[in-house]
Amino acid sequence: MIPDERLSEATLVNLPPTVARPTYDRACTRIGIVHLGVGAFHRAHQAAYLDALLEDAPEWAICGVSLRNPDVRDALRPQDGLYTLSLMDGGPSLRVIGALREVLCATDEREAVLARLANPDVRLLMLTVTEKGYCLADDGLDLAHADIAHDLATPEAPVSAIGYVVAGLARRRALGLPAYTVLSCDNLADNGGRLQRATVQYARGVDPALADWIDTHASFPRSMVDSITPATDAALRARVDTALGLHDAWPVQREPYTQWVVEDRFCNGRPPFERVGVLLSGDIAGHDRAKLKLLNAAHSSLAYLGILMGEETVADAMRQPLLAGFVERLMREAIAPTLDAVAGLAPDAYISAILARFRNPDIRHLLSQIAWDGSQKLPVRIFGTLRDAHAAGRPIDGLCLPVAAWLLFVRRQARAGIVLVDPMDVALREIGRACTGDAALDVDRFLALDAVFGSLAQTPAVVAELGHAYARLDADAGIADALRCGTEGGCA
Ligand code: CS2
Repeated sequence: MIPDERLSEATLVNLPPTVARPTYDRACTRIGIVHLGVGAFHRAHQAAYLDALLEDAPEWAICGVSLRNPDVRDALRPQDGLYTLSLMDGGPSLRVIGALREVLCATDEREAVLARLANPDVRLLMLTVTEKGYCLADDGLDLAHADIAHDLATPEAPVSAIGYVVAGLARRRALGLPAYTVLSCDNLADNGGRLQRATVQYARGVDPALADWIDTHASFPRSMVDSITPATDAALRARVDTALGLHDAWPVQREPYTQWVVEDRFCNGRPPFERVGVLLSGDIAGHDRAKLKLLNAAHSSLAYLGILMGEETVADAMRQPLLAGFVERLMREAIAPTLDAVAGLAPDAYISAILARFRNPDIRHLLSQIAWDGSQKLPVRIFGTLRDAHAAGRPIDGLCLPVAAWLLFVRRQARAGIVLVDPMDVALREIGRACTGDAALDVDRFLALDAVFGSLAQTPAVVAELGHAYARLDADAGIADALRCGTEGGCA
């Protein structure tokens, strides 16, 4: 039963002692950060780090902004921005997070968002807008993207993330205020570098002098973020309401493990991150690549192969010995050898830790959630490794298997008339519907999507191996057979 009373500043005192809550006076905090993309990952990860800092550094509270959907704003505003974070490991531990002092939705509060970005207290703009939210093409900004075209025509009334980054900086420049640091917290290799190049490219289309000012005054550190965060489900909502004795309209959950590595390049001051376990580093490139290429690639592999095998969650998929064995070999034998050495990171131990996290039975992480946005995720998670492995003359059969599983997944969803959660849904489903089951022809149809596959489509060995993998997976009882081949030096 849903409790009558809502979690809020006024009801915080009614929380049972088992639920942790802010140890600082929220009224004494100031908003120093604007965060674009106030979804579950931000609230479970970065906001939790900042919550732990606010007692010592009250000037770094957050204004969370949804760029499109008012749901988070509508759920959290009546709660004064408070929500519950549940850490899942052998029984949940609950903590009410107070770092979000303001929650806005850009679609109907654009002026409030822009005014906040131009507030002198704000010195950091962070983003978790997912891969697709950056509107990137291979070589920079996707100028053909409808949102970018819209924003270039009306830069003072943006809709895209980059449009907001630049509109805020334009106001600050006009007001004679210093720029803010722009910190991408999404799963993209060189996230800061790519965002910087795209931002300056976009700004040049608005006003070349503004682009030069941004290039000189703003900074775009890279970061690596890690914590497995399953979407909020009914079980979590019920558990939280019962434990709180109050209704929380949008709790979030994550595994206890969390990591945040950030390049220490802040143009306008920064939170004392080191006090709460954020690793500040001169160069994080090795860390972000290792995480994307190992953890995220393994996740996507489990998602597409696991769904084809009828599994529902990551932990379920890891209980399939063939699949778990395949994913372990994929990481250890096919991916790890392609990674550059990273100081302080031992690949073998890192892989073992990832596998243990995937096995956590207390986390119900749906494979269908990870399967979202394959057209955006696979290029950054697997295609780079595939190119490197091929160039180094290493086996590519294991790496092609999850890619082929994605193609088959798309084909099956399309045939069943199920909409894909993917910005390329329409094009993908059209291809999926046209597929006939002839592996070589089907794979060619997908490879024609230049924005996704790029040069891979011109690499005959990859094209051929994708065809084999697709045919093996599509054959009756073929998945088990294909998984056995895995990365152990090829299949018959
Ligand atoms: C996952 C990631 O949904 C996905 O695609 O692979 O969100 C993953 O859980 C995080 O990157 C872990 O840090």
